[in-house]
Amino acid sequence: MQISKEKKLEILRSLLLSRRFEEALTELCKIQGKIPGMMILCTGQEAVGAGVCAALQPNDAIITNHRSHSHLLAKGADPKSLMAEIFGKRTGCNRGKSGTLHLAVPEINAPCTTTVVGGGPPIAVGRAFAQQYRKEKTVTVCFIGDGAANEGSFHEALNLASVWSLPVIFVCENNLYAGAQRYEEHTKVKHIADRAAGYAMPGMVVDGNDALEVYASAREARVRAVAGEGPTLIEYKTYRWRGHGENDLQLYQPTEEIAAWQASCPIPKLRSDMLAQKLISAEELREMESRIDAVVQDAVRFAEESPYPEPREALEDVFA
Ligand SMILES: Cc1ncc(C[n+]2csc(CCOP(=O)(O)OP(=O)(O)O)c2C)c(N)n1
Repeated sequence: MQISKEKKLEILRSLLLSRRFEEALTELCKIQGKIPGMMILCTGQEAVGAGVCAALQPNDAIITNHRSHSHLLAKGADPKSLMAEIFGKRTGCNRGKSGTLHLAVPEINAPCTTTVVGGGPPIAVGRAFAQQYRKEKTVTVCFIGDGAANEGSFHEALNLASVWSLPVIFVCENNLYAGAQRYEEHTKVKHIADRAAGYAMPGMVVDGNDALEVYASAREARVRAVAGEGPTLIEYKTYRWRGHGENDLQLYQPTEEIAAWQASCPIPKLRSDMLAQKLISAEELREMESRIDAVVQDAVRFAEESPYPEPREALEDVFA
C-alpha cells in the first residue's frame, strides 16, 4: 500500500508525542501527591494508537480502555486538557472528574474510556449501530487488550456486529500480559484474531510495533466497514514496557524479554526508514522533536498551574 509522505510524518509526530507525554507522566508519578489515582501507561505500544487513528476520519469514533493515552492523543485530543485532567484539575477535558482512567473527549469522537475489562466492545457496537442507522459513512474503533478478549461481552459484541454488518473495527492490542498473567496462562488459541472466524468476519494478525503496517491494516478494515461489509478483528502483537500500572514492580516480566521488545521499539524504526528515504532530514527531525517537547512541557505547566475543582463542582455535570 502506498503511504504518502504527509501521512508518515503525521504518524511519526503522533508516536513521538505519545512517547514524550508518557515519559513526562512516568517522572511526575514518582512525586508523591502530584497525580491522583493509578497510572496506566502504554509506553512501547504507541504504534497501535498512532497507526490506527491515522487511518480514521474526524467523524469516526473510538472507544478506548484503561491504556488510552496514545489512542486519545493520536485521535487529536488536546495535550493540555488531557494532562490537566490526568492531574485532576478543573481545566481538564472532564473538569477533573475522570482522572487518567476515565478520560472522555467527545469533541474528537472519543466519548468514553471504560476500565471495565471487556466493557468497550458492547459500547462500540451501540455506537456503530447508530452510525449505520444514520447512514453515516463512518466507523467505530474499539481498543481492547488480550485479556479483554476472554470476557463474554467481547464475544457477544463480535457476534452482533457480524450479524448486523456493523461498521466497527475491533482492535486487540496483544501486549502479552493481562495484569500479571502471561498470554499463555489465560488464552489457548495462538492468535486472538483466530476467533474472528467464529463470527464470520476477517481476522488479521499484524506487527503492532510497525506503525505503517498498523496504519495499512486499519485503513483496509475501514474501507470494508464504510462499504457496508461489516466488522474486522485486528490483533496487533506488541508489548508494554512498563508494569500494568506504575505501582507494579514487573517481577513477572523477564528483563531479557523487556529488552528484546525495547530493541524493536516502533519509533527508531520509522525514524530511520524516513531518514533513509529522505522523507525528513536530520535537521527537520530535531525540530519536530523539540516542538513536541515544548508541547508536552506546556501541557505539564498548564496542568500544574491550573486550579483543582471546588468540592461543590462534584455535583455539576452529573445525571442525578
Ligand atoms: C471486568 C473487570 N475485571 C477485572 C478488572 C481488573 N483489571 C484491570 S486491567 C486488567 C488487565 C486487562 O488486561 P488486558 O485486557 O490484556 O489489557 P492490558 O492491561 O494488557 O492493556 C484487569 C484484570 C477490571 N477492571 N474489570
